[in-house]
Amino acid sequence: TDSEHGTGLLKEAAKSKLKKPPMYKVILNNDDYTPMDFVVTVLVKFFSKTLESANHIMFKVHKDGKAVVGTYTAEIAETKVAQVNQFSRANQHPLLCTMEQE
Ligand code: TYC
Repeated sequence: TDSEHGTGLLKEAAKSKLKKPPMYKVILNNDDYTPMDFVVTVLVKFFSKTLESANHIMFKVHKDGKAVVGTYTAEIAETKVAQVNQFSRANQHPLLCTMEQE
């Protein structure tokens, strides 16, 4: 609350515990080669999307060039990015997953 940490009544160490962690957007990038059904599979498998939501997001990436597929703390975002890129390469697709701080 403002009385606790907004106006400097607590030490910095106490404030840091209450502060929200930095959040990261995980982004799927378009390319000309990855099959649409593979992208949908990635969204279901790694981001817990429904088939309908996954299709919607896939088409948004296809049209706009990229889309945010989820927002996570650093460690979770890094893990998602690594898992998706590893899975894509293992299946010989160029699909690229990236992250950026909000
Ligand atoms: N553009 C791809 C195609 O036409 C489909 C695609 C969608 C690829 C989203 C990547 O992140 C992506 N087959």
